[in-house]
This record gives sequence, structure tokens and C-alpha cells, in this order.
Amino acid sequence: MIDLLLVAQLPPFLMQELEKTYTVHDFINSKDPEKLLSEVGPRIRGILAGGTKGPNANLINRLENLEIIASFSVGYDATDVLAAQERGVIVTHTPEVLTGDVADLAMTFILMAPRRIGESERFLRSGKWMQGRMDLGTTVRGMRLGILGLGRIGRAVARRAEVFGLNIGYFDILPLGDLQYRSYPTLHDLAEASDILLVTCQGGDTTRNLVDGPVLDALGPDGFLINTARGSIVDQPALVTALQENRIAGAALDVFHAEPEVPAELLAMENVILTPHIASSTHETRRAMADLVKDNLKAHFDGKAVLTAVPPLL
Ligand code: 8YV
Repeated sequence: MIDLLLVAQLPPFLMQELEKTYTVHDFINSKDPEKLLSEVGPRIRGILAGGTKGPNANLINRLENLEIIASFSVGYDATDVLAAQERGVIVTHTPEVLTGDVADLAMTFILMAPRRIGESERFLRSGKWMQGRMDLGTTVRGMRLGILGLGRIGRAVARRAEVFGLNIGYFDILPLGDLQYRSYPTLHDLAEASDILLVTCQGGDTTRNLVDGPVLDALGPDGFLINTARGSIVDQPALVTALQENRIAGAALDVFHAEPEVPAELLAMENVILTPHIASSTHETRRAMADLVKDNLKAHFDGKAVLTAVPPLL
């Protein structure tokens, strides 16, 4: 059987299926990872990674017979893709299959934040309704939605948001040609022209802390920040301060800097919606992501081209 190294927590159903075909060595839960590497390192031909846990250059370069890294995620910022590709190691990810579910959560957040749905639910559950009515929310229809990163997921959210009557603008580092949405030359300009700023670009060093204090100030005291992409893209301490000082109206976040840790300040805020990185967490999407991981591995080890390779970064 082919030997794989597991560096991320994957769903148990996928592990069971993989273990029928491969010998999977658990690196993350290993008591002595060094010993494990010295014992099985030369046999490892593939790595199983995830969206928030992937191999660094050090690990990639230690595995002399490594051929493929299959990530159970669309985002590949946790894996050092450059180090892998420099060595001719193929990296695969799971695009397309999770686009709809991630866009659905982003759209849910877009509706929830201005309408104060999270706060309303807590209001009812805590018995406050007995003392009076909940404060008013804000109409979503007619709001300006600014999308940071108009890729597969950004476009899927834009299509949903159009149906709800939002006006859509975007900022993307790539020239996207003629689109029906208004393009802004900088993120700052986009934030200034938005009531809701949605973060849906890729993570990693190129986008680290892109949404910082000045961008939040450009969004302004009536603006909402939504992040369903990566915690690293938002300067989290700056976001906490902006919320504390009412420099933005609220936020809805599925991702954080040091998951699963969430700052206590955010947990205490009524105008913040928080979910535990669940954007792609449905039975259907996780099944499809798992199938893609397996199909990529199978194609590669059968000597065929993989289905969804991460594009060359070199
Ligand atoms: C997953 C993700 O929750 O696809 C991504 O990039 O962040 C999520 O779909 C995560 O990758 C699970 O490993």
C-alpha cells in the first residue's frame, strides 16, 4: 500500500475510506513526530492537508519521495505551495464543490448582520421580550455590497446578493474584464463606497492584514464587515478596536486569526455574529470535497493527470 502522511484533521468517514487504499501515518496526533518521520519519512509519497493545516517547506523538503499534497480545502495558504512546486510536488485542492455552500453562508451573514438576527435571537432567549420590543434593524435592500476578491465564491455571493437588491462593487488584484459590477481601484475606495464589506479573497502572505484600521474607517460607522475567507486577511486587533469604538456598525465572522481561539472581546459583543469555520460544513459538500481528494490521489497514483491541481505559482 502507498504511504501517506496526515497533517490535518480530516472527517472520520474520509479517513476510513482512505485507509482501505493507503497506509496513513498520523503526523498531527503523533506523540513523537520526529521518530515517525525517521521511521516512515522515506516511504511517504503523499501528504493529506487541510485549509488551516498544511506542510511547511521544512517538512516538504525532508520527504525525499514526496509526489503529491492533497488538500481537503479550496484555500491552500496553509501549505507551502511554492516549496512543493519547486520540487515538482503536485498540490491539489477542492475548488468548485464548496462554492455554493460558502456563498450561502456569506449571504446569510449579509442578511443577518444589518437585521440584527443574532442579537434578536439572544434577546428572545434571555427573556428580554417580556420587558419590551427589540430595537430596529436596517433594510438590506439597496445596500452597497463591496466584495474583496471576485473569484468563484465572490461571484456566487454577488449573484445571490443581486436577488436581494444589493448594489455590488468589488476590488480584485486581477483584471477581470467587463463585468456588470463596479470595480474600484483600491480596497480603501471599495470600503468607502460600501455598506457591507465582504472578504472572500485567498489567504496567505499576499493578503495578510489587508483589511486594517484605515480600511475599517473607510467602511465607516454604518458599515458591516463580513469574513468567510481567512482570519489572516483581517487585522483582528484592529477590528476589535474598531468595533469597541463604534467605528464600524458590526461584523459577521466565520474565520479567525488563531482558530479555534476567538478573542473574548468579540464573544462579548452584541453586534458581532460568530460561527466556527462552518462555511463548507454540510454533509453534501464534505462528501464532494472528500471524493475530490480521493479522485486526485487515485488519478496521480494511476499515472494520470490530477483533476484539480493548484495552479503553478512559480
Ligand atoms: C474547510 C476551508 O473548513 O476550503 C477551505 O479553504 O477553509 C474549509 O472548507 C477546511 O479546509 C477544512 O480542512
